Amino acid sequence: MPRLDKSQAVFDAAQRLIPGGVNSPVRAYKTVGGVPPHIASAEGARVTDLDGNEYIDMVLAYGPMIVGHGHPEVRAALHDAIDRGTAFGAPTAGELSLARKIIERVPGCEVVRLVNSGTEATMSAARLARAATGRDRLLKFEGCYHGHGDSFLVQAGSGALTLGAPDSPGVPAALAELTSIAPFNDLDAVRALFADRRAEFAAIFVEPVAGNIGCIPPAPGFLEGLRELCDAHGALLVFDEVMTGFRVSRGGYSALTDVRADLVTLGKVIGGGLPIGAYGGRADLMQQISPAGDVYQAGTLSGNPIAVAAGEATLDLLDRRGVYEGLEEQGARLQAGLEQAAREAGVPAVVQRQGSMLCLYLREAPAVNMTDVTASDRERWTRFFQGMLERGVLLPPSPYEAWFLSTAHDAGVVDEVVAAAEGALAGA
Ligand code: KE4
Repeated sequence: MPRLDKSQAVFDAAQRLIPGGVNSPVRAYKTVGGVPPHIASAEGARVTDLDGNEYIDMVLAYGPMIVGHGHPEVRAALHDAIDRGTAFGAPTAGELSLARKIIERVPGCEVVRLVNSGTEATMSAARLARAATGRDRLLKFEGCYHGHGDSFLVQAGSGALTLGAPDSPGVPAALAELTSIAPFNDLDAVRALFADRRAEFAAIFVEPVAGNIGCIPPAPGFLEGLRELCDAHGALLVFDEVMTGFRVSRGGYSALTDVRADLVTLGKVIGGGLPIGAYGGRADLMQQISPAGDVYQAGTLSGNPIAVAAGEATLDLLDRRGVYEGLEEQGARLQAGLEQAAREAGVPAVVQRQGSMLCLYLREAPAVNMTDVTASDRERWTRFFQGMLERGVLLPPSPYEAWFLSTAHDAGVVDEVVAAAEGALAGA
């Protein structure tokens, strides 16, 4: 295992000053054990920790770093913006420019509001859906994660699931009761919930690709069925594309399906590594948001010019010819390599992928919902994780998190990841 003395020292000291020594739970390595490498610097597809260990980074800040760490054009945009000031509490031209770029790319997004995180985006979209419909009930799917807003910490995925708290203490029972749950990809379960409470639902929130229980694409007809149910019963359909937005295609999953959501939430990539979120959709809905309408939502640093500069530079880079084709090519290369490595190691594994986000499940059959994912062999997965770490590949420290590729993950980098997996799977 890499020497982590300096990471250990900082982690130990941080325990007393920061809950669990981290500012987001999944980073604490609680379920995989050991000391989380504390990152000192990053470049392209690689990060370096405080002790000088270098890793190929498959976390990419859980999605934002799609053009790799420290891209020169993102850096230049940041330096230019910083030299002109960092926050004004006043509107800027850059916010209009980024809004235009988002609206131009995401089908069905006519108006958009920038916020500071994906959590703020989904919280605001929920408030808007409740206001617009006059209803209180939300429907989400087991294992989908929509940030840590109270209404969404019910059977949540990502870190909440990883740490065994999919239903967090502190969420008022009366509020949690207003969130109905169904298994992902289970239209019958959704129909049954609507049959019982048809007039109560304000919205269905869905990750079009469930990226917080690994990487589970929608079953054929699933999203179409949700659209039909929402239309039949007066509920709104919200695509949570915080992770898939601008990741799985230039227009997110919304551009890969004919299903149009009423609202879409975004984040990660549009900030290029800086804090950001956004929600948008039908103009008749979004124009109900203050000050155009009465639904209040605000933020001191919303539309921050530094985050906007990094986001615009990132979206511009993603517009270069062949970028998404390259991400798809390397994603397919990695998937094929991992599947071959598992076969050669005699380890039951299935790799599920959507573009440049993917997940390796240590199970025989494809995973279609959270039950499938939580049935996987977690101890074996932990040994695999540690094996990859030893071989210089940094995976997300949870079997429920998606892996990500960037434009800096070329064929040589992908082949290094596959070579590491050959050894890590054999030893898992
Ligand atoms: P943030 O508040 O973390 O910016 O976004 C919340 C969120 C909303 N919707 C989806 C689909 C998301 O994936 C997320 C956040 N993703 C996790 C990773 N699975 C963030 C990582 C973390 O919690 O540290």
